Amino acid sequence: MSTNKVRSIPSYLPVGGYKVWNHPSNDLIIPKRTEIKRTIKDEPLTEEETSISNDHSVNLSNPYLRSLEVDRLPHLGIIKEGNNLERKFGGIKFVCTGESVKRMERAAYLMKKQLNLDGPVELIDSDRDRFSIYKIGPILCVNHGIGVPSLTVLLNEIFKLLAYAKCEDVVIFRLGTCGSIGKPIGSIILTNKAVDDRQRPIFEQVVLGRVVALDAKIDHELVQELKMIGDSELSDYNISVGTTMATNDFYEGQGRITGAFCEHTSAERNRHLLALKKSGIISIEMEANAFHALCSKARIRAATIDVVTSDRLQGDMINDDTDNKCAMVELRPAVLAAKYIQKYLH
Ligand code: R2B
Ligand code: URA
Repeated sequence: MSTNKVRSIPSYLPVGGYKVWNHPSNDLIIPKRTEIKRTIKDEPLTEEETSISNDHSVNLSNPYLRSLEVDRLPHLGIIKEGNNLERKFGGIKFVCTGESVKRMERAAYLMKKQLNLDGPVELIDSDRDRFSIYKIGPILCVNHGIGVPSLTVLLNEIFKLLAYAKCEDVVIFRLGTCGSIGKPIGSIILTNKAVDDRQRPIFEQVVLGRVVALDAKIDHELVQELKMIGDSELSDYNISVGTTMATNDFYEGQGRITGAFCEHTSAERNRHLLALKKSGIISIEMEANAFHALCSKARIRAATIDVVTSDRLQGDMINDDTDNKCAMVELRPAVLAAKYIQKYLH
């Protein structure tokens, strides 16, 4: 395959709706422009190609899906055949996601109680045990596991599910946990800027050997609305709005000195955390940048609502409190999301 020489052009090149990182080593792997065209569309998709979405629905920008009569969502253990998903999931308006199955199950029961919803919490029957979906009224609660790779697999399949079910005006919440820089355990963090571990407000991934970047766009209106609801109805939750940093690791990647490996000193850890604080970061977790980048690409309103399970200025552990404070506050993000949902349920 012949290659382009691309050294003189800027670092990020716009290609097919993405920005592509023009790393010198990409000289070896970036195919010629005509060849790129055959795999990634340079032009916005035509109306016909995007007929699966409108202004209110999920934006699936993949023309190859249009012709599929049967599609498998393998990690959800769900198959789309004809309009079966529309019948089952057509009324879904809210998706709540968070790391663990148990917390998402508890969130579903909390929604049922707090919103007075009829019918049982339904565990969507699946032969897979990757992700567990609980359905209650117009709400899905589903775990996303730990970290960006697990989250992006889940989001791809949830977006397809919502699109196939013709759901409109869906709002998705990450009801997560995080470490804070100076906020006590139990505080709520609403993300108004999501950065990666190099403090860039983007989500990068490698596609066809190229590094591509998506902006981690935030829905500021949604953040403000959640903050107002929280401050007026949950004043003991100590809600802060600020920058969340997502890392690719919980231990060394977040500067901990408690992992199996540690190549830095405790003093370096402390200096690093204070430097992060100085640049405006108030929380550290493992998904925010990808969550906001992919949800905005799918044109779904999204908010990160995290509860603090460790204040990193106090230590590295998350379960070292004697009165099990973390377990008691873990559902706070779900309580706040339910207050928001309440406003929009008819
Ligand atoms: C918060 O907690 C998890 C790590 O324990 C990770 O998924 C995150 O973002
Ligand atoms: N989740 C993280 O990723 N880090 C923390 O410190 C706590 C929860």
